[in-house]
Formats: sequence, structure tokens, C-alpha cells
Amino acid sequence: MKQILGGCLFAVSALLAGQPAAADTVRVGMKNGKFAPAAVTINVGDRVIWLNDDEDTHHRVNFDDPSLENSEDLRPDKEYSVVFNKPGEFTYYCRYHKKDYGMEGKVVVVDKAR
Ligand SMILES: [Cu+2]
Repeated sequence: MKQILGGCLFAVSALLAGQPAAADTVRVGMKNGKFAPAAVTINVGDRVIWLNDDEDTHHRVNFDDPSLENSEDLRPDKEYSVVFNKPGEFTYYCRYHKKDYGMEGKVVVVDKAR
């Protein structure tokens, strides 16, 4: 029985090794005039979720790259999620807190396949 189980596990891990890596999700908090972490590095196809951790402040994710869609106003506990399908460095800022707090961030998207 042990031998059969071992053989099965080996077959499963061999299968998984041949598959493309599943997409990951990275979370970025928004609180006290900061994105945390302010810079994240992800792979093409991964998702970033921004979550407003503040108690009574709106935030808004605005990208400098116009091909990326900006968020609406995000109330406390609200999330905004973007899947990045191309490599590059994508800077963004909070529409309300960039000027006074320097609330800015960056998503670096790398293409593992290259
Ligand atoms: Cu903000």
C-alpha cells in the first residue's frame, strides 16, 4: 500500500512540474496616506488587490499608464483588483493623497518565460 501511494504522489508532482505556474495574487494595503507595500514585483498574469485599510478615508488607485483602468473611490474595507497581462513597471498614485502624503506605488511585472 505504501508503495502504491508513493508512486501516485510521484506521478502527481511530475504532472504539476510540467504545468505553467498558477497565477498569484498580491495584496496592497492603503492606510494613513501610504500604499503598503509601496512596490511589488509580480509575474505576468498575476493579480494585485488593493484594500482600503483605513477607517474613514477614501482612496483611489490611479495609474500613470492610461491603458490600465483606474479604480473608483474606495471606501474603507473596499477592494480593487487588477490582473497585469504585460511586463513593465506600472506606477500609480492615490488621487486624494498624492499631493499631501506622497501616496504613490509601483507594480513591477516580470515575464518569467523570457
Ligand atoms: Cu489615498
